[in-house]
Amino acid sequence: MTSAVFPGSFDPFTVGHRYIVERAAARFDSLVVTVVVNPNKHGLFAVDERIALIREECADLPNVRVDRWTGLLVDYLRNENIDTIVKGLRSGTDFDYEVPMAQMNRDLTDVETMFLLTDPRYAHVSSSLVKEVAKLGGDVVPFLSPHIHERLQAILAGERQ
Ligand code: COD
Repeated sequence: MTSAVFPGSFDPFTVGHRYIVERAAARFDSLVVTVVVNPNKHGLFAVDERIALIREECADLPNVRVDRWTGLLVDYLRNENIDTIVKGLRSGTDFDYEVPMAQMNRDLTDVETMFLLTDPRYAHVSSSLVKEVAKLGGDVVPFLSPHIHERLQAILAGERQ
């Protein structure tokens, strides 16, 4: 059985993330979308909510599950007995950021990283840009599912009060 982990912050999960999940889920028997928690970084969405939203977004993909992890990613893969990480690539900037991590992860535990190219429609979509545009009142409907968009607007409205 082939398995892979798609790790990220997913703060929030975007249409670009969903595209990579679909592509990876079609190629592995089992895919774990793992929300990696950085204890030094406070996200906009609480980690529990990110997990609940991703579960909802991926409910139609029976071989996808959602999990969380704090710490070294390769330790998570070792615990789960999985040897492949999936990452999405939008541009050369992503590539330059990801290559040292992939090499380090392979040195640490012989884990392989598989890069999947995003669709050009999503090449400019990132969680951080979506949050910035939304905070400034721009329309981010195309980049999020309707429910995540609704939650984003509610969180931002709460912050403004
Ligand atoms: N299209 C396609 N792919 C996309 C898109 C898009 N529009 N947007 C994002 N992605 C991809 C990213 O390239 C990435 O592969 C993934 O989706 C997740 O993206 P983010 O932004 O939600 O998450 P990141 O990039 O902040 O996550 C970084 C990790 C948490 C995975 C990384 O820091 C990590 O592995 N941390 C664990 C600690 C560790 O082991 N550190 C040592 C590493 S060597």
